[in-house]
Amino acid sequence: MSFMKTVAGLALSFSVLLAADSSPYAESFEVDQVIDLSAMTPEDVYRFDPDYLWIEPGDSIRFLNSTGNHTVTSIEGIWPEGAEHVNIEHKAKADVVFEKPGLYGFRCKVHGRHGMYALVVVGSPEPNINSIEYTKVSKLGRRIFKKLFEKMEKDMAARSN
Ligand SMILES: [Cu+2]
Repeated sequence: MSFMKTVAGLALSFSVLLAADSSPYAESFEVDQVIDLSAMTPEDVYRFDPDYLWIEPGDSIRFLNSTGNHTVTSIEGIWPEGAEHVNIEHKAKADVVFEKPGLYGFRCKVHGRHGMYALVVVGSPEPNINSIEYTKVSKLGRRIFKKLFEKMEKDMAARSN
């Protein structure tokens, strides 16, 4: 009887381990928000650093705010359906875990007009790559996203090899 209990207990803890399967492999990334007056182009003065990342579901990003006052704000038209929106305002440090695959667009509410945008791919761009909308993105923002999507396409090609 007690042996059976032990076996059942082992089986239970094993299944708990399996359920938590993805977390031991989850990675944590860092994106800083900076004002860099030595930047060579105006768009690089106010920026997310890096402004592009490809991560996997379950991974997290620690958003830092090392110089200036910034926000990390999700862009509605570049966001997977059902994924929780992000709105971090003027915080030195904030962690966000990304569970749903897809493309995540970010802007800084303070410096969006200076081109402070970022793109994060979680697992695959597929879920929302065909439903991207730029309704709330400025002309400069669209130009920046064009560059960010080019990085994503290069990454995609590299990953399919
Ligand atoms: Cu900013």
